[in-house]
This record gives sequence, structure tokens and C-alpha cells, in this order.
Amino acid sequence: MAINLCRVNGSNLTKVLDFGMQPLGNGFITEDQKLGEYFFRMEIGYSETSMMLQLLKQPSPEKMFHDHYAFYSSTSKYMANHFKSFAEDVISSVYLNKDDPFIIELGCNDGIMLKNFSQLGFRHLGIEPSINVAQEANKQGIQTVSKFFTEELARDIVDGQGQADVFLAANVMCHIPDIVNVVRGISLLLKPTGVAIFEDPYLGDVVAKTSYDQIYDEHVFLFSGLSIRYLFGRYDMELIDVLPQKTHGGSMRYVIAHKNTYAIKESVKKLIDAERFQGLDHSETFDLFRNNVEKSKADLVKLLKALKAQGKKIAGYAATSKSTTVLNYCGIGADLVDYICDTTPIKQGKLSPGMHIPIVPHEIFKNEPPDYAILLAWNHAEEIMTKEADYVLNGGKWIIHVPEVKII
Ligand code: JHZ
Repeated sequence: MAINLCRVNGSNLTKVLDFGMQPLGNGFITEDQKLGEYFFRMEIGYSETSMMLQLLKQPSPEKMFHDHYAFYSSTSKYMANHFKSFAEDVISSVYLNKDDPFIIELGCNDGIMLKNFSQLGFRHLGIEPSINVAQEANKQGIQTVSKFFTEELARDIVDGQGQADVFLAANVMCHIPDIVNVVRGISLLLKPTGVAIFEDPYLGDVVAKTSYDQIYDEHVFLFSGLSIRYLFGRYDMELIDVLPQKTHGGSMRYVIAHKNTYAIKESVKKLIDAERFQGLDHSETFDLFRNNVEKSKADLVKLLKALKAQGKKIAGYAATSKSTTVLNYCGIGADLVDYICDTTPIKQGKLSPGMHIPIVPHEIFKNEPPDYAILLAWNHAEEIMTKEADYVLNGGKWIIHVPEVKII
């Protein structure tokens, strides 16, 4: 059922945009699963008091995170480096108690970040509900429990292993609808001097770049400094630092502590001022965002249809979760895009969610290059365009849709 009350404070939500019927972002299916494919109406709303942009309806967590979850974090070298330096930042920070520190990561996936702590012998715990990726982490020697994080689990961890110095999460917090329960759990879990450090795709970038593809079933929220400060402020915690990140097309790292434990850095004030200037604190901003999204859709469909009319072969590059929103919202199917290549074995041989474009191994792109490739992983543009330099040298062209639709 769709909600019209904010998940953070129960206030009324103003409806922002209706993306129509959408499948699961990572719901790659086989030919015989087409018939029973799951769809939900994807709409987003905004609360002017919590300043939180959120889905009105989200599929149940068990539908999205299970024993065949298709996203393995370690598919990008850039991301592996990113998490290594994230871990190094934490290790060298003032927040890590030098006496047997305990580090917890929520949604540790295949262990891409925690391995940087486990290899150095730090006491750690990964929490990952999707069993297949959690097994991958366990294989690497990372202590992982395959459960959803709740206040109750936080209590069990404190009873069994004590409170944490650092609670980490990357691209996870924005996935959890009962965020209030998670925030309460974090409050229990953190030592008096403990901190939560997490990063997620950033609303300010989504609005500035019209990167509406960050909105899909898994992302129930798109956070800003304003909304995070408000959310944790309700539970006696505070935002003490923010660090913008380049990952996922623009993310923000938030540092949270129990109230009055650390000084609040100047970065927080600067971000809040910039967000007020951008209008992230009022709903009219999202009217403009909706217009930009509709224009992006019209431009992309027009371009693909024009190229197809000229007999061009078009492929998709990387079967990302976010491309599910673009393809379904714009109605782009196999009539416009012949195939999508992707390096993840579990996605290959399947069909893209909803629009049923065949997902093929990367070798097909190498051996049968298209005239045009739409870069569905536009957030990895630098890494991909560098390794695919030959594609352009041989006459291939990239299409990108963020921040605006163009051929490059
Ligand atoms: P990528 C994921 O979204 C999922 P996605 C998740 N819900 C989330 O929150 C966000 O990240 C932030 C392929 N690929 O990283 C591999 C290539 O084929 O943009 C993966 O299928 N070749 C947790 O899925 C996909 O792209 C390459 O060279 O939108 C990853 O897409 C590279 C670099 C990637 O995330």
C-alpha cells in the first residue's frame, strides 16, 4: 500500500512525481519468469518538515534482498579503491578508539569495505541480509551475519559483543524504510564516543543533474544534510561532519555522534546553507525537478528513435539498478536497445527488469560493437571510457543522459 505520511515524522507528503509501474531495480528475470513479474507503482513525495524525499510505496525488503541479490559491490575497481580509502580515513580518524576498537558495517555486501579492517585484525561485524553476497564476505574471512538490522538486533549485538566505536554503512541507509528503528538501533549500538559514518547518493546532486535514475525500489529515501540533521536530531544525536563524494554520480558522507560529544564542523553549516540556497527545504524545488525529468525522458526517447530510424545499432552498457527506472519510465525496450552488456555473471543470460532487453556478457560488446552505446553506468564514466577507448577509436559513440541527453 502506498503511504502519504512521512516515514520520519508522520507529516503529510506532497506528491512530486509518478514514474508509473516499475519492476524491481535488480529484478533480472529469465524468459519463463516474464509472466509473474512483479511491478509496483513508483511515486515519490516530499515532506516540508522533515525535508525528506521518499517513495510513497516500497516493495517488501524480502522481495528486494534475498539469496539471489544481483548487485555485487566489487564489480568496479574504482569502488574497491573508494572503500579502501574510506576505511583508511576511518582508521586514521580521531573516532577510532585505539584500545580494541569494534567496527560494525551495515549492508557489508561482499565485504568490499570491511576486508580493509579484517585484514588488519580489527574486531568487526558485517550485517548483510542478502545471503549470497554475505556468503562471499564470510568466504573472505569477514565476520558477517545475514539479517536485517533492527533495534532488536542492535540490542543483541550489544549484549553479545559490546558497543561499537564506529558504525559504517555505504549505499545502505537510504534503502531502509523503517529508518526510525535503525536510528534508534544506532543510538543503542554506539559507545558514548562512538560515531556513525555513512554515505548515500545525494539529493543535491540528483536535483542539480536531473539524475532521476537514483530513484528506484531500493532507494526509499534520497538524503540531504537537512533531512539527516533533522532525523538524527529527533533521537538525541547530531550531524557533526559532511564530506561530499564523487561516487554514484554524487554522494554525501555523513558523520553522526551522540549530542554534545564532538564539535560540529564548519562543513555542516556550509552544506546546510548551500541546500537552503538550492531550495532543498521547500517543495516548489521539486516542481522544477519534475519538469526537468520529463524533458530528459522526451529528449532520450527522441534521440534513440531518430538513431534507430537511421538503422543504427544501439546497445546499453552496464545493467545497473538505476537503468531500470530510465528504461521503464521512458518505455525503452529491445526495439530501441538491442542488448545490454554487463560483467556480473548472475545478470548475464537474463532479461532486464520490465523492458526485457537481453543482458549479455561484456565480450559481445567487444566482438559485436554497436554504433551507439548508452552508458547506463554514467557514474562510472571515467573508468569505463578509459578501458573502452578502442570502442571510440573504432567509430563507436557514447550516449549519456546525465546531466542532459547527449552524444559524446
Ligand atoms: P552501479 C547499486 O546500483 C545498487 P547500480 C545499490 N542499490 C545502490 O544503492 C547503488 O549501487 C548505490 C556493471 N558494470 O555501480 C556491473 C559493468 O558491466 O552504477 C554492475 O552490474 N562494467 C546497492 O546497480 C553495474 O554495472 C563496468 O566496467 O545502479 C553496477 O552499476 C562497471 C564499472 C560496471 O550501481
